[in-house]
Amino acid sequence: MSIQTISTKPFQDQKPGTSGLRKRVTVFQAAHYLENFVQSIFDAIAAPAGATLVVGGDGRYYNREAIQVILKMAAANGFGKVLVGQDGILSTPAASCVIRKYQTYGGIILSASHNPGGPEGDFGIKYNTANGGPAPEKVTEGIFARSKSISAYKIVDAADVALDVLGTTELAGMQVQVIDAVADYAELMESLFDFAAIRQLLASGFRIRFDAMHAVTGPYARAILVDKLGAEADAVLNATPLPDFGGGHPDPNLTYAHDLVEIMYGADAPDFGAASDGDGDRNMILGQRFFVTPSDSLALMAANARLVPAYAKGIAGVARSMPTSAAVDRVAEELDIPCYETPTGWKFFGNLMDAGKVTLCGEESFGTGSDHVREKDGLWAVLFWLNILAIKRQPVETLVKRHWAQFGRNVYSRHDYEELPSDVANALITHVRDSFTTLVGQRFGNYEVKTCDDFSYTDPVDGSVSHKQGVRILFVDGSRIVFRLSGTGTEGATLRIYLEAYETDRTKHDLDAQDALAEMITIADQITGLKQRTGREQPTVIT
Ligand code: G16
Repeated sequence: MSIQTISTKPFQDQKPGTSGLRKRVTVFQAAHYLENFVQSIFDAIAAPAGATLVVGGDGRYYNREAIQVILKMAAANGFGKVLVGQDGILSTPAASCVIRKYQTYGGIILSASHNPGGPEGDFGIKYNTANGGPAPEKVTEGIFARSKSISAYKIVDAADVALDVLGTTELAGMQVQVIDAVADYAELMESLFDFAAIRQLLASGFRIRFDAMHAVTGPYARAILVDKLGAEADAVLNATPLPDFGGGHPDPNLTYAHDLVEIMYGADAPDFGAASDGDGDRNMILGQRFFVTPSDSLALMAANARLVPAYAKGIAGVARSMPTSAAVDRVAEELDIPCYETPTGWKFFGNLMDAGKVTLCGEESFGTGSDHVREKDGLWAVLFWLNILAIKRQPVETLVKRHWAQFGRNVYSRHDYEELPSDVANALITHVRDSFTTLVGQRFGNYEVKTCDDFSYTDPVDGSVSHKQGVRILFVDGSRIVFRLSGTGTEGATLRIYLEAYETDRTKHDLDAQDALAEMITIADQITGLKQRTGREQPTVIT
């Protein structure tokens, strides 16, 4: 087996987005494209010789091929050992768990998360550091800088490594250990939650459905929910991972998790429903004919954390991304703990968790997690809810409405306009920015603009600053509209409009969010000229 040094030319478009590099599969399949990016990671992180790496992915199309390339490049670049999930599978939170448990130098996760898969779908790759979390911006910027000047990559000339059998083999002097993809993660979950109480709940006739959306969480959900906790075998829907997710869009929201939504809004609806995404880090929580917004879910978890063994002593603090509703802020105030507001992207929570400043974090984009790993964690969130319900023994809807009665309701919705021409989307955001001075003090129906700004964040731990993280229109009564362009799409631009109002009047808590926010939806159009600029009458997705 010889180490080959292959000449290459840089690609100019390998800038990691909100969560790693995401492109069409066909882009990754172009000669040298994947190799260039992997070599840029290795050059930028400069791991010491003999270091250990974790590699795994969500099983989407091109996962297997990419892993073989990464293993051969890791061997050529001096790594001593790679831990790889069986069949190349590791959910994102499981990869984070393995990096932390075995104290590896870092890990490479292959996933485009909730984006569709298959030959015409998306692929993605990201690097996680030794804390198990997504690389911070200074690392991703280093990778991007390297990708623009790279002239060669190293790879060993060797046969593919068998990934279907557990055990250790050797690849050009590097050990490749194929590990059980589920075991370490399942063990961690069992150490955090009251499995006995959840088992009792499920044995009492409490019915659950979990939609794995033909993505990575099927085997994890079966092992934990069915085998360990005793849920009925049919509790896990779409449990077999498929390289193209069965043609679906593995994004756990009301639009794309339609199998689950039909069941949970149907006649004989189970008591609890949940779904996760392509790589297992997102979650959606549903009660009988009741949707829990991710922002409310985070607030509920924070308010009830003491019911969960791992958090029984209390939580140090909470964090949420800026576009996430302020529901958790009210809980933090009540608990007298700090609440941090970060830009969108799980990577911004890492420093806060490492410094012990926060225990729970969450985002409106269906992500919640804690310091048990350094990624958001879909099944963890499901178990957290089941643990709360096992103790409280209330329907999901009752639990949420009692929470609103105590804290008020942060009425919330996000409207996405997907695959817009990038110039149209950029012009719209620029227009809002340029309107800041004229907007302040302006009245729109019942709403008066108090301030407008472009969100900037200074990391309280390392002092790094991130600018232009979303445009905010803040109203006098505490309501707000936020405009942001997604950093995870692969085609054109996705405009996200985040709408939030605060309602203390309990008689209005039953209102549908779209009805309650109707006036603000109109205002968003007035401020941006959205319909006229985009030619769109409706958002692509409403969450
Ligand atoms: C990623 C990030 C999240 C972020 C989400 C949406 O999630 O990890 O932190 O909130 O994208 O980002 P954007 O609004 O820029 O599309 P995932 O599940 O795709 O890895």
